[in-house]
Amino acid sequence: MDRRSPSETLLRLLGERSALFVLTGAGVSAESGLATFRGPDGLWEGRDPASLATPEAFARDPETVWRFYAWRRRQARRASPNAGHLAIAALERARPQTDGFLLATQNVDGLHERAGSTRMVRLHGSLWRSRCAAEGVEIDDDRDEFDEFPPRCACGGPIRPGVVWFGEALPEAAWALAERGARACAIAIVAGTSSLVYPAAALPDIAKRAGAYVVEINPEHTPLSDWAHERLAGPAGEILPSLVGPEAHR
Ligand code: BV8
Repeated sequence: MDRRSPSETLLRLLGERSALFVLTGAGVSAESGLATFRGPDGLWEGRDPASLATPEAFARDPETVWRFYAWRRRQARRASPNAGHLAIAALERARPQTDGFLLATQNVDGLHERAGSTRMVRLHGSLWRSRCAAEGVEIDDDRDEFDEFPPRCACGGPIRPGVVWFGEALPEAAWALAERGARACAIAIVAGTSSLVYPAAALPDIAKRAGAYVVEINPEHTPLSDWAHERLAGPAGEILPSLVGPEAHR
């Protein structure tokens, strides 16, 4: 049954401040004005982002791929964290105990960090990192203008965006932390994701099998909707603040 406001069960569990695991996707940044991957506004210049987020696309046409990520950097720089991002950071602050909170995000836009989230893992990397494709060395990088495509490392190798593309393995440490957080939590909140991309989409199942109460926050139905314990149908920026108790605002 689709609800708009949290159930008594969920509010009780949240009030107990038991261990909370949060998984987010592009939908959490939608109210900050950033296009989602698969939503109606999800195309970039008529191109399906998923066709650009691959090593093959980068090898074939590094200029187009870099122009796509430069455009995303410009979009993300202009965006601000919304009430959903801020609510997730408040939920973290209300759980100072070790292992009391973990955010695993599929997003690469940096808005969770700008909202104050600290106990988090970036499953798919970051727009604000780049990597030498030859040496693997990662650097902080916020450039959205380039003299050449692809930009070159001092070693001569091509520099690529520091994100995880389709067909690439997730960072081992990030995945291990996320899996541990999903197994250890009492509540798993899954917000703003179509639950289509693996292995991230497996995390709610890992949490549920470990006994967690799974809550989905999404205006649309997803493969998760029918077996989450609770589905809050609406925008994350409106629903997440209703999960933050008075204690978190101290
Ligand atoms: C891997 C980073 C194995 C880049 C992304 C065939 C070949 C190869 C692999 C596969 C294959 N078939 C399947 C796979 C696995 C593949 C996969 O899952 N594919 C899917 C599409 C079937 N996964 C992978 O390739 C992963 N790697 O499997 O490696 C391996 C192992 C060992 C060694 C080598 C290889 C890597 C996946 C990561 C890909 N990178 N992004 C970039 O960002 O540019 S994925 C991309 O999709 C984004 O990260 C995005 O976050 C992610 C998931 O999408 P969502 O976040 O859910 O966004 P979406 O638009 O889909 O949905 C938005 C949702 O928000 C909607 O439901 C909407 O209703 C909702 N919404 C809208 N507004 C709001 C809202 N919700 C709340 N509030 C609102 N206001």
